[in-house]
Order: sequence, then C-alpha cells, then structure tokens
Amino acid sequence: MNKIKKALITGITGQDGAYLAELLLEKGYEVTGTYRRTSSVNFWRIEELGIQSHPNLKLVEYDLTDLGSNIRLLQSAQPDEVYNLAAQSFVGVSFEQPVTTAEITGVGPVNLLEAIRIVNPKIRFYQASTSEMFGKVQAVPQKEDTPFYPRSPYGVAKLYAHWMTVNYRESYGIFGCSGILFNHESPLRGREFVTRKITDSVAKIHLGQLDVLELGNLDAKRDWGYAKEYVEGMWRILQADHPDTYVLATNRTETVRDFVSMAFKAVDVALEWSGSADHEIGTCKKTGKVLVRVNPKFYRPAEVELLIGDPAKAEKELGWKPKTTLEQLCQMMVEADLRRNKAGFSF
Ligand code: NDP
Ligand code: GDR
Repeated sequence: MNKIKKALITGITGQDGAYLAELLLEKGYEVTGTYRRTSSVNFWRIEELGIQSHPNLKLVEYDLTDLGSNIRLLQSAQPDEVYNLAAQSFVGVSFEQPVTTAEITGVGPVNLLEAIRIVNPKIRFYQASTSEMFGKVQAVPQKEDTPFYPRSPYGVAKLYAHWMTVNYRESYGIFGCSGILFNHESPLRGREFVTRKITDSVAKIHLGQLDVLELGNLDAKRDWGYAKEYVEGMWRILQADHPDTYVLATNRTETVRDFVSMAFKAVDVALEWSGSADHEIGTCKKTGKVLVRVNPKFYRPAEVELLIGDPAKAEKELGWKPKTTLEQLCQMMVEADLRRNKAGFSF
C-alpha cells in the first residue's frame, strides 16, 4: 500500500494556499496549512472552497519569520513536501514597508530552509518565486535564464529567497525548487491587486454601488494566468526527478487598460478611452458617463512595465500548460464579484 503523503503549505489563507490545499486534498494528501495570529483571522477562501473542515486538513498558527516556529512545525507536521507560499506579497506596500518585506519575503524562507536542513533534509521544498524578479526586463519573453533586475523591495526580497533556495540545493543537496510564476489571478485574488480591484469595482458600478473606478498606471503590461492551474504547476515541480527552477506563464501580455475594457465588456459596457497620462479617463460609449479615472496616488516609485513569460521548459519537462484564456478568467472573476456584491458581501 502507498504511504499517504503529507504536505505543509505556508500561507493557506492566501489565494494560492487555498487552491493548493484543495488540490492536494483531492490527491489524497494530509495537509497542514499555516495561518498567522492576527486580530481577525480570515479563512474566507478555504470556506468558499468548502475545505475548511476537511478531515485531512489541519490548520496551525505560525509565523515564517520565527526560526523556532519553523523547526517545531516541521517536527510536528513531518511533511514530505513543503510549499512556501507565505509572503508580504503586495508590491505597492513593499515600497512603504521595505524592512518588513525583507524580513518576511526575503529572510523568512531561509528560516524554513534551515529548519529543513536541521529536521529532515529529505523534505522537498517549493519556493514561490516571481516574475517581479525580472523587473526592468532584460529580454522578451522572460525565461529561466533571463537575467534578473528587480524594481521593488518585494522583487529584491524574492530574488534573495530565490538564490538561497538554489544555494541550499547546491550546498546541501536539498530538494529545493523555485517556481518563477507570472501573475495569476482568480475570484480568490485579494482586492488590493489590480485585476480583482477592477472586477470587484466593475460589479459594484454595474449594481449601482460605485460611481468611478480609480487606477494608477494603465500602460503596465502583465502576463495573467489562472491561479488554479498554477498551483497544479507547483505540485508538478515537486514531483519531478530533480529539483530545478521553472517559469509558469501564459506567454500572452496585455495592458491594465485592456483588462479594464475586458471586465466592462463582461457586463455589456463598451468603454471609450480619452485624455492621456494622469488625466486619462474611460467613458461608457453609450451614455458618455465617466466610469474609470487615473489617480496618480496609485503610481509606484518604480514600475515594472512589461512582463511576458515563456513556459516552454515547464511544458516540456512537466507537461504543464495553461488552458484558461484571459477573457474566460476575467468573465469568471466579474461573475463571482457580481454574485458576492449582490449578496451584500465581498472580501
Ligand atoms: P497572498 O498575499 O494571497 O497570500 C500570502 C500568504 O502569506 C497569506 O496567507 C498571508 O497570511 C501569509 N503571510 C504573510 N506574512 C506571513 C508571515 N510573516 N508568516 C506566515 N505567513 C505569512 O499571496 P498569493 O496567494 O497570491 O501568492 C502566494 C505566494 O506566491 C506569495 O509568496 C507571492 O509572493 C507569490 N507569488 C504570487 C503570484 C501571484 O500572481 N499571485 C506570482 C508570483 C509569486 P495573512 O492572510 O495572515 O496575511
Ligand atoms: P503586481 O500586481 O505588482 O504585478 O504583483 P498588481 O495587481 O498589484 O499590479 C499589476 C500592475 O497594475 C498596475 N496598477 C495597479 N495595481 C494595483 N494594485 N492597484 C491599482 O490601482 C493599479 N493601477 C495600476 C500596477 O502599477 C502594476 O503595474 C503581483 C503580486 O501577486 C506579486 O506578489 C507577484 O509576485 C506578482 O504579481 C507576479
């Protein structure tokens, strides 16, 4: 009989943590998921997926920045696989809180790597690396060997954790893998990120609960995929014969402006864009009403202008390929936000 596999997911209260827990439970894993002690713990994502009370899911309080906590967690959970998804993951906030971001997002994963080295070096480790490490891009499209040039404290912190994962692989033979994931979205995305901010606002405007959507840089281009498919990629990365680094992306890029138009189209509103830079607006073609406005307060001190990833290595070696189109993803997110806002709640 096959031994039941055990996985540890740090950051189960986040978008990816919730989807990954769902996937691993479906695969028959015993899953330990960590959450932080905060004044109001939020389990809305695992509740929405209906897995909060799953008999094979154990929720544990934990903080990535505490080495002892990491050691004790590995001793008690005894995982075969660790997925480190915990991070201060909002790029905008990283400019306001660079030191906290460095401690959590940069040094935090080293606590886990050290704990693995001390408790059980056979544990397989996944580090959630990011396309933000490419920042001011040095090649198009970006792939595993494209030089890095991070443009935010978040990107710099993630780059440190990425190289530490590679370093523990090479120095101690730890099965340390890094997934360089491009933006991935879903109805479970946090509302501080641009796609969900857009779909939630479009739903509210459609329902008469909001007048105007205010955004920052509309020209930024992103390679947006569907989070549920990306967590499948994380799992495949840890099932490979050898530890390695993989890009997961769709190889399509669109501007924030395009995503806004797409989201309004999902509620049958055609937008017309006029003005430029700080004064750009989006109006409803039919009524002439202003629905979108640029507000420079959402600009960042340094911007990542263009991201587009080449996932060819993941397809060739792992058989991983994105399937959902951006139009389908956008539609799915708008529909979920219409449902939530109609019911009078939206997280
Ligand atoms: P989220 O922001 O939704 O989730 C982050 C998780 O980390 C939350 O559960 C959060 O807990 C937890 N966390 C934050 N600080 C700590 C800490 N000190 N100790 C323990 N847990 C902590 O991110 P996503 O799910 O979108 O992303 C998952 C990972 O993948 C992140 O590391 C992110 O940086 C990375 N990534 C994401 C991409 C994306 O497009 N989504 C792309 C590439 C990489 P709490 O709920 O308490 O805040
Ligand atoms: P990003 O995602 O920074 O790529 O990081 P985000 O959705 O925050 O921004 C994408 C682009 O949209 C522009 N933008 C705005 N962004 C936000 N949040 N709010 C706005 O009002 C707004 N207006 C324009 C941004 O300037 C940016 O160019 C995400 C996170 O999930 C990271 O953790 C992850 O590593 C990367 O994706 C890949």
